[in-house]
Amino acid sequence: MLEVLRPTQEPGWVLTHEGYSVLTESAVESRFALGNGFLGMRAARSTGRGPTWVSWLGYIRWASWPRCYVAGLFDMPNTEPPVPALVPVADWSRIRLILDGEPLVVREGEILHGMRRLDMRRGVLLSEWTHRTPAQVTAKGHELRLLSLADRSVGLQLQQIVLDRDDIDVRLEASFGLAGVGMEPVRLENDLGAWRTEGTGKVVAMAGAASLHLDGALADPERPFPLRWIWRWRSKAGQVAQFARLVAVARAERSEEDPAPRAAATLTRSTSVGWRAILKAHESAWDAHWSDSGIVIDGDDDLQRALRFAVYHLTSAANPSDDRVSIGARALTGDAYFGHVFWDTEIYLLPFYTAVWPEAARALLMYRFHTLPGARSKATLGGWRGALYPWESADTGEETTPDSVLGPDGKPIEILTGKMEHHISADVAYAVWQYWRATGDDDFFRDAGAEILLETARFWASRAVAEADGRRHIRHVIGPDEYHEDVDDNAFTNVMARWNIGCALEALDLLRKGWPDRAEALRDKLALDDQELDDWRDAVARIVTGLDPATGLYEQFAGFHSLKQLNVADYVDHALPIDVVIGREQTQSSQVIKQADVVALIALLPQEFPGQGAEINFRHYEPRCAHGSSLSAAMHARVAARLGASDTALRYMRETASLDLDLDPNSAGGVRIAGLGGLWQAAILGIAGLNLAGDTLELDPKLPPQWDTLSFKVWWRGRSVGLSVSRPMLEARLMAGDGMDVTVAGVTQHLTPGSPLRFEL
Ligand code: IFM
Repeated sequence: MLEVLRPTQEPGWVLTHEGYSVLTESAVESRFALGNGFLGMRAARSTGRGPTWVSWLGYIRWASWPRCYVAGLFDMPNTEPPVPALVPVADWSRIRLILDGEPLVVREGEILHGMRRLDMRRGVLLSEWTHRTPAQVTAKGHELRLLSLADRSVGLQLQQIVLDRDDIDVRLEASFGLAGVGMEPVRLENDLGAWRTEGTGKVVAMAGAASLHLDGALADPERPFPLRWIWRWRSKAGQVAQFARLVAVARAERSEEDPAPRAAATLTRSTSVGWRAILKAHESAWDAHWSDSGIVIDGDDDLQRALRFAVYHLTSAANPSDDRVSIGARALTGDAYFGHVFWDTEIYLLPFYTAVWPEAARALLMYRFHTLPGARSKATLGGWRGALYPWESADTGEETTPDSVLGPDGKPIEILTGKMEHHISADVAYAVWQYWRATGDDDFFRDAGAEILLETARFWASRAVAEADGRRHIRHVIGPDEYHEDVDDNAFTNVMARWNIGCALEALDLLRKGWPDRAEALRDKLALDDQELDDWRDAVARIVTGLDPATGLYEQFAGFHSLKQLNVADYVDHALPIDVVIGREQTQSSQVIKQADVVALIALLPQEFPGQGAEINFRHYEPRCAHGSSLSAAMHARVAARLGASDTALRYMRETASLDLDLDPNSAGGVRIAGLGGLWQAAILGIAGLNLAGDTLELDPKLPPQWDTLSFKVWWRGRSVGLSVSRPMLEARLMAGDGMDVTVAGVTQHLTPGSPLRFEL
């Protein structure tokens, strides 16, 4: 077993954390979390955990937050105000080691060595520890944990334990941590448990098998309770105890369905092939993913590591086989934002999946297709037409943003994003269009994507109201800059809305040409008549954009330019976010921006910034941004990279990388997956200048002088293309599929199998 407990030796693939501190433990658990899009598991220590909470700085704080999640398992817990939240399932990794009657716990005795490693290459969490007990017994452990990428319902834990003494009375208990599971048990058997969420009636079943070998001989466990195994033996110094546990998980959407037989069958299958085969299949699945999504940077080890970390979590977050779930703001790595799905998915994550894992992108977009009814209801409720996607979404597609949160003084603070942050509808449409352009997945476009485009366009046409000035206005919104609430004509929202309507008109034309029957059927289904289409054209022509043609500058929203100027740079060294330092009122009356807003628009719709427009707007808005959201720096990096400002781009990339790699306390609630998706975008859409929505595969690299090469692969309309950017050339190689055109910095050449192309830069 020991050989599989050793990390990948090749440099740059393993993240290491030595020691244990109550201040950073929870952030480490997020950072090293495991996931496969169906299951998630925080990297809490499994053995000798002891109490998981501490009293710290006058508050009761959780030091460790051992949590396992199942995607889509939402319930209505006892929160105020009540909103659906992802509920944790039993932590199946718990081990207790009791030596001569004394449990080994972290706070007693001495930890001589305690290291956790995230082996990103293999997708495994490795731990080693050496603990000297108060009785001077030294125990050494090596552990491996994984959530299989080859079979998403399977988890594996291996642990090897060695003591340095003879004649210790050893008791090893392996159990499923049931405390804190907010579900009612419906079935508890020796190797199987099933629990039902109290409100939504979903059921999750978990089946487990555990074994222990002592010096190679299988030992029999006692089974006093369901899902608990106990072994007792008298130690010999140096004797190797090898523990292995397999778990299989199944979810059912309705309480009438019983997922237990599925979990049990998966477990039987897994135990019959054995843990070595499970591990091998998992490692092969990771190999295949790294082959498609790996990025190699020569000349920047830090960002190389950060991009691997980003790709590791992005790969861990998605499940192409389940199109009823999407990725929450912290993926399956923590509880922050209750597992809710935001625009983060479509704008910050989808480009990665579209370019390197189109099957996952499709499933994520189908989630939005399946939740169209919720989006239609939200639009109707607001008095509009079409589909208004919820700002925060869980499993049903209903709006799940809480109406308020309790402030530090115990008073409720109203949350307006659920009522006003409407740009999400255009963001979903944007991701649909980009996916279809990049993949050529006509089935998706015809059967699902076009309907999303039309329904979101219909929403915007009803939302943009013609006024006495002859223009159409979108009032009472919140743009990406959430510091300013209830604003009129937010440039990001309005220009994206206009784009959305124009795109839907184009989609309908394409549908009529390519699939006239479907076009007719859809028009009938949606009762879309010519008069309404004329209204859409009118909206495209008359929506206010906030662009001053004389200066090329967009006004972020009506009245932004007249707000008080504030030197945001004066606040950068503050430990607290600027809106906390200066207060809500002053924030709202100042030109201080929470996150990329007009800057995000430059990234998404560069064609709306002709001439020097992108530069002018970036230079204007960048100094006004306080980066109060983890989404912000990456978007600035992407835009700076397109502008050729590589120092600025690299600075923002490093800032994004440090969010989860440097154990910022906010990581405790889970990794900031949108920031990680943004980091990938900064490298591939920013520095390499990949355009996913063009007529050909387009690139326009601007390699920073510090980097020697940037190599990666993308999928483009069924072909896999390897790309390597160096100075002064770009090389493109067809890895799979038929010949195709590639355009680099405006020059198009035809790429054929076996004949790489070289473009001078
Ligand atoms: O979607 C974001 C939002 O833009 C800023 N606050 C956090 C949300 C979830 O990541």
